[in-house]
Amino acid sequence: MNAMSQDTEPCTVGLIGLGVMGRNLVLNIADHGYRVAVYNRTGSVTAEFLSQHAGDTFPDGGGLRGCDSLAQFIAAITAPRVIVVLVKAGPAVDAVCEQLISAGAGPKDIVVDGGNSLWTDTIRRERDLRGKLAFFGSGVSGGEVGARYGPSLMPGGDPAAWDRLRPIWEAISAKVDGEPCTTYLGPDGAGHYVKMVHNGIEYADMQLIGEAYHLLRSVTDMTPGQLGDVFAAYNGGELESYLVEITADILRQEDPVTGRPLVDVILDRAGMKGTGTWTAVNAMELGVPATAIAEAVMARAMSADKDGRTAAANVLAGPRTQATPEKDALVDSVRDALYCSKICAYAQGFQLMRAAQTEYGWTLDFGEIARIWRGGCIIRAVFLERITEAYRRTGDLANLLLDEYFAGEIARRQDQWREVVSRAVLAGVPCPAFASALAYYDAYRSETLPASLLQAQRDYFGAHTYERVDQPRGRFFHLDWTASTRRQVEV
Ligand code: 2AM
Repeated sequence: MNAMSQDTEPCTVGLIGLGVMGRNLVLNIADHGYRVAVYNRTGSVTAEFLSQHAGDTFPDGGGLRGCDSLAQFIAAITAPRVIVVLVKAGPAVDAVCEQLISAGAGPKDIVVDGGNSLWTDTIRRERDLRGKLAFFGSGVSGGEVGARYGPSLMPGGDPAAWDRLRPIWEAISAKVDGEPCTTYLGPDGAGHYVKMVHNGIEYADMQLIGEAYHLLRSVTDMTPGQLGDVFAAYNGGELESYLVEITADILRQEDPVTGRPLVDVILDRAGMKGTGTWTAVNAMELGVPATAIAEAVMARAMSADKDGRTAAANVLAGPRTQATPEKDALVDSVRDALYCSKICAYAQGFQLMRAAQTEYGWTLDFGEIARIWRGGCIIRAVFLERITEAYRRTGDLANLLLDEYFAGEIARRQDQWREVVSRAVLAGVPCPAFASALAYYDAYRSETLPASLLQAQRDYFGAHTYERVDQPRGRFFHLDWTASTRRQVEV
């Protein structure tokens, strides 16, 4: 018997990669009556994990079996196998797939990549591994607690593979109103794509909350603890969400070392792992104005230049001090601005997925996507129910902003939103995501934009041509700007 094994009974599932997410997902799977074979590149991690859980009991015959080689791992799982891989996104996924093939995994074995892989890598892997492994991609969201007790799972790939994965994924996912927070999203990279957009929206959500905090902190005398109470109150209304809830908790937290508010001792340099950037880059590639998401990525980049900002703070002038606003009214207005901006950020994320399904040949169900984000994941919120309802009302909704509920919510709150953005601008407090969301809203509701002037400029210096408002689309004209008599020609 293998020194690592708890026992040698055959397993129904295998999992590779015992990082934080992997360890928690294994326990979650075992909790649902599955015997899980586990393997980690560094064997000591597997041994430590098994010793930590040696005394655990799992219901319905669930259990763990440690393996110290991939050959042993393959032998431990009943074929056709379901193998979940949770290793670092990138080349590690390719390496593990090749090693699995060498160790005896076959074309009927489903290999589920649960990492934050770039969806184009998932498309490539599924194509290149066909006939060798049934490669399948699934987004997993929810952090370590989600992975342990119920994540939101975003699967995409071969429908036949999904049929076999489905009972496991439905069992271990979060449940909202008894419904599992997972649904088949589409072929090849659709699952990882939707997970990427989820993360892009998460970036925007977090940035918007940060801006709300920053403005209130900057123009009122409220302490972080008092602002924690403000966010707790926000969480009692339409903003109710995991991120607002943890914000309230964070703002009330003291630093155990100094006793100061923890938020004041944490260095204001944001980290990122790439999914927000991928979302913004993809939005640019597809020509979708996902401005709040892009601003959130840029804001993290700006924050990272702490030294540059510290130097500039002594050089660059800001506005003269503004009068302190009426606190309670501002707290209410910021809530409204946050809600309106959030609606725009989500509208942008869904617009992006709408463009992506055309570009990549998927059929995404946006109501279902909002539904599976209601539980388990980081952006979980009551608000997502409104999105599901909007898409159930109008399946081919062109933009969430056009839904009657969202249009009405913004109409009711827009004066406060504008006031908040104005106040931030006047006070010199940066609010890039609030402001860009508002600009998005104003641009989207503008029948006329200055792109007519821009097209004229392009035609002027580069003969790039223009269409005319009085001619059918698709007819292009050029004005001979250099001629003494400027004439228009159709090209
Ligand atoms: P490790 O413990 O051997 O480093 C998260 O980093 C998980 O991904 C860890 O379980 C880590 O294994 C695993 N991982 C990272 N790179 C890997 C690779 N090239 N092959 C296998 N596992 C890898």
